Amino acid sequence: MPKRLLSSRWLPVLGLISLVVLLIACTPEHPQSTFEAAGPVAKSQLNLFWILFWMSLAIFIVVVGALLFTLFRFREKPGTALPFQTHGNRKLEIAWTVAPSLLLIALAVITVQTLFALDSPSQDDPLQVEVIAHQWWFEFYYPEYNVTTANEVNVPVGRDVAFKVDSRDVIHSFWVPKLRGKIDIIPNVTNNTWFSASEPGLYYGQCAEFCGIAHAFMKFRVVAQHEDEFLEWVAGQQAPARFATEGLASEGSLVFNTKGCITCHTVAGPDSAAMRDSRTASFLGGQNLVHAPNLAHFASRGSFAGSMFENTDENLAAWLRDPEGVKPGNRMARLADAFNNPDMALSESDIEALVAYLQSLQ
Ligand code: HEC
Ligand SMILES: [Cu+2]
Repeated sequence: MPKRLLSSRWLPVLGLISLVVLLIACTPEHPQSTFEAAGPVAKSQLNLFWILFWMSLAIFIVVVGALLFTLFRFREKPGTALPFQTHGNRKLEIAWTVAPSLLLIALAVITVQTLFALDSPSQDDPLQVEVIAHQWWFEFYYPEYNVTTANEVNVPVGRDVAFKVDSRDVIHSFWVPKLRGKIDIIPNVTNNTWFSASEPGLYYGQCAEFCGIAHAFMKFRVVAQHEDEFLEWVAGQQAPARFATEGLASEGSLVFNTKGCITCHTVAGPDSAAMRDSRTASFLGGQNLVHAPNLAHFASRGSFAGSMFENTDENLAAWLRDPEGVKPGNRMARLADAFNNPDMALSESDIEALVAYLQSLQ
């Protein structure tokens, strides 16, 4: 007898680990699960997955079943004579060459059909959105409305949204698991993708291509709204930025302008020509190119800094106090250093005023 590989005292431990792994899959919330398809594109991708899965499972059961049956049924028993020796069986061999070929052809047909069906939007007049990926946050531009925003992309329910994706630095990937599979975002290459959301709600997206130190914190959200709410949102984004004229918010506005925030961020409006984002960006010391989120309507967004934080006063204060501490590696922290401006240091009262100001930018 060979020595047993697994001594029995490890079995309970293994069992326990498997149980824990299994139970983790049972959390009630699955914000990024491809198994909860929330739109037609994701549904047809999920459908394809299930066809592949069940077919593969059926083949697995038949093949492994036949193998196990043969192993047990024809195993050596004491006293049995050498069985009849045979070589080859033409009919069987033809059968197990032809059957898998047919299966593979069937799978190829369904796959290619799905690929073509999902290649371009099904509606004639999709909403156009340009996705501009930055280390480590997403920017969204609506050419139809001349609106630039960050971290959250608002879309109307039931309407196809055509995304043109591009990067300002390295390779990223655009992925909203409940709405569609990934598309790579490659600098100087324009890729296209599209999806639509069937129900209003928040859908969580993620950069899915390692893109540097804060990659894990490069998230975004799709905010699917009914048409009228969406148009209301558009009107809000198109409105000129509010300028605080009194109270703490107006003190904050002063801090914003004197502490260098304005070097990287615009608060000037939906897509002011001067700061046609971040897509023109500001130069620091002639070498560091900084892309920063448009803050003109910052308070209308539910999250910030790559959708890492909910947009609350406490989180915002923590961000301004120590950007590097809360989102390690981010470019606001690092380039603020490069900016080499000792006056950037914010006092607690500066922070309080900035929070009031930023939260007034509806
Ligand atoms: C060196 C350029 C730079 C300077 C100066 C700068 N920021 Fe930023 N800021 C950034 C970048 C880049 C991000 C995106 C960081 C990320 O999410 O990784 C950012 C993100 C933010 C955000 C979150 C925006 C969002 O929607 O995600 C706020 C709020 C913000 N900055 C406020 C400020 C304030 C207030 C100041 C001045 C005290 C300031 N910034 C100075 C570059 C800068
Ligand atoms: Cu990434």
